[in-house]
Amino acid sequence: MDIRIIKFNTMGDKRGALIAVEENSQIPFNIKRVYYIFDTKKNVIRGKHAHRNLSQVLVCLNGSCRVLVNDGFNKEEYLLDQPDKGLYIGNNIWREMYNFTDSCILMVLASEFYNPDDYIRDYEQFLHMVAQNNDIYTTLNN
Ligand code: T46
Repeated sequence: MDIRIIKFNTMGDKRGALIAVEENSQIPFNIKRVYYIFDTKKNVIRGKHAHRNLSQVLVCLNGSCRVLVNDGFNKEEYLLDQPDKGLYIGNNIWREMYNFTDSCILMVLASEFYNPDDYIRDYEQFLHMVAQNNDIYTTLNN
């Protein structure tokens, strides 16, 4: 699965902590967009979609939330609870974010500008697409 945790270097001194991230360095793509999610209500599940052509890094700046990632074959769950922990999610991965604490601020660094057409919001369509991609991959490699 095209998922990994990226640990950022914290530069601290007696005044406190600072983390800096740069595109094509700690973040493995050109950063075209930054957005952040906060004030998410109790028991809400956000996301529930995949992207055709978008990589992102999710960082919980405050509080915590959980992220379920699913490539159509395997599912993994991650807890984001530290500002030095980024979750990289490649394209064609279904994601759901939940268990947001009241104080959660989830920052997302994205490789593309906002494009509603890039979203796959129907789970059955997502499963169909990854199965098709897998068939093409198998054919090309046999
Ligand atoms: C993702 C997860 C982690 C914009 O106008 N511009 C933007 O850049 C974004 C991200 C959203 N919007 C609008 C579209 C909706 O009217 O903001 C509203 C909420 O967006 P959405 O329901 O897609 O939010 P989430 O939290 O379900 O998903 C978001 C991202 O959309 C998505 O790319 O991977 O966070």
